Amino acid sequence: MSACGSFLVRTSLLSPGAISLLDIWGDAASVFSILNMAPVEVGSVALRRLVGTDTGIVVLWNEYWLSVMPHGSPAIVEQIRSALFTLGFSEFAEPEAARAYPEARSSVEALTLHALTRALSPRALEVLLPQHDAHMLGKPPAPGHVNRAVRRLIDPPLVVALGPPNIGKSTLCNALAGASVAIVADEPGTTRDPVGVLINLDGVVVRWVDAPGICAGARGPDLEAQNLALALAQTADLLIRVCDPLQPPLAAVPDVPALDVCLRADLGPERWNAEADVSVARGVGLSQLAEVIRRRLVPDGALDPCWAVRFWGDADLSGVS
Ligand SMILES: Nc1nc2c(ncn2[C@@H]2O[C@H](COP(=O)(O)OP(=O)(O)OP(=O)(O)O)[C@@H](O)[C@H]2O)c(=O)[nH]1
Ligand SMILES: [Mg+2]
Repeated sequence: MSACGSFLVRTSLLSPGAISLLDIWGDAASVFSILNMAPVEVGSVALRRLVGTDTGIVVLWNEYWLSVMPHGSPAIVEQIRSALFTLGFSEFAEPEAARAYPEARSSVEALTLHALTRALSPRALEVLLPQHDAHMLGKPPAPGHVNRAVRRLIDPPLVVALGPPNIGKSTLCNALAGASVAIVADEPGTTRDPVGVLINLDGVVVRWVDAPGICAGARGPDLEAQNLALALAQTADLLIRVCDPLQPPLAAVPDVPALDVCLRADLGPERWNAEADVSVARGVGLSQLAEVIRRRLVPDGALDPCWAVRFWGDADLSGVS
């Protein structure tokens, strides 16, 4: 890793869309200063000018890791990439990584060690550690969906909870995080700006975004915050489309994989065909929801050690042995 930090372009892992995604690692205060960008608080989502190239969404997940989301143009990503190089950042590039671990018995083991330097999910260990043997013993190559799921153990997937105002979205976020990260109140519009937090769901760490309630008639900063949330939702690996017994889920949501969840299930029987019910007030359904989300992102089959998984990036790795 270079003195100021490193970065990874994750866009190729996402379906083509309006927004690209780059992750940057390094001491956050220094990174903001080097990028000449107004700092963002941990857990905040903000719009920032990106190295003089574009304006995009910035999320600071913790003191050393931020995601930046410029518009989804390869040309813009390339400009940001070269600006980061000029500023002294190094790229997390798997082929080079394979040479950076001379103690590894194979390129696959080197890539495993490299992946483990940034994998936060506890379940990454159970899948990645056996990979040297899996490749050496000639286990069957994992199908594409398994490779993609295992990569989510290394680079946490983005989960956005979207729904009408005042139905318990922030309460759910706090309950899953096990900490008070989002403000809760019994009035619509409590969450003004999206809040980003890393949450461990059944052993898989996700980037959870608690969005403001989406409603017609919003204006000014409320409308801006809702548009920001919708833009983030377009890039989500999983959209949590929430309702409660009194309010149906949003009819129009970005076209990404979605899970329908009924919150405040203690308020009545109506569940609008939700796939999971939760009442944080009664402490019901939380661990089941965590498991359902984990299974949608990383199915049980992807955790099975029977596969030789291609968990590294798309770059051509000729000579992997
Ligand atoms: N009965 C019941 N009330 C709940 C439950 N979860 C949250 N609430 C209450 O619902 C109200 C709204 O909760 P929030 O979590 O702020 O809702 P929100 O969807 O984030 O609201 P906005 O940010 O304004 O869109 C608060 O009074 C909570 O205490 C639940 O499981 N059951
Ligand atoms: Mg809220």
